[in-house]
Amino acid sequence: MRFDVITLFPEMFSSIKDEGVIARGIKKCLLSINTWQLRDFSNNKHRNIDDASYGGGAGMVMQVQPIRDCINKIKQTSPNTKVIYLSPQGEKLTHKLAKELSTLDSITLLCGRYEGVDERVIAHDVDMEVSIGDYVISGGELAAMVLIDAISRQIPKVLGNQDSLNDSFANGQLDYPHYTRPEIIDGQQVPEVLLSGHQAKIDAWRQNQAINNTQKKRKDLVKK
Ligand code: 4HQ
Repeated sequence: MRFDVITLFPEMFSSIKDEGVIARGIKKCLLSINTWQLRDFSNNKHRNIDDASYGGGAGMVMQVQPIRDCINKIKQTSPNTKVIYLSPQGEKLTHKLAKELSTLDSITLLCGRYEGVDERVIAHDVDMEVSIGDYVISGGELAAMVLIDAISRQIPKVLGNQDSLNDSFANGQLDYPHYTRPEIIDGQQVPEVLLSGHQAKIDAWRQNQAINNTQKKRKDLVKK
């Protein structure tokens, strides 16, 4: 998967590029993340990419020209890239959506700041809007990183020996509880069955816990 990210803050992406699952995916050549500084596509000496909002009001709007030029530049080397704008107006990110997007070869993520982008970008240049949830954050960068992470862990071989098949939501339910050494701490015992060595019993217990967890914590996930 190739990710291209259009942003005013490319340095923010070093956090996911340099450490963890995504860094390993990059090292294994399963992923690449190219960041594009939108100011490099400004057509004025001040490197401005925004202007006041038609109709008035506080807050600036990101202009069409730099964004369009940047997308066209990316399409020179990735003509079929899917252009996604991160926005509260988008389709809500779920496990299902992340999995669908993980089958693509190339995704371009447009990160908005201020009041967002000129609507004509959304109409003409963007293929899809995605939201990471019903709340407002200060820029699209954190949302883009959430999306990159959720997609990347669904790409075969990005996760090493651990896999994403048992992740919460992968089976439409929450995860089961996890325990590690010591067996007892401050009087709190690890459930007996996990020490039994009886794998079929352990699997059944975990499956049961996952169902109960989902019923108790996320009734909305339980199918009627
Ligand atoms: N924003 N899911 C406004 C979000 C957001 C979200 C990103 C705030 C874009 C301009 N993005 N900017 N929620 O709140 O993706």
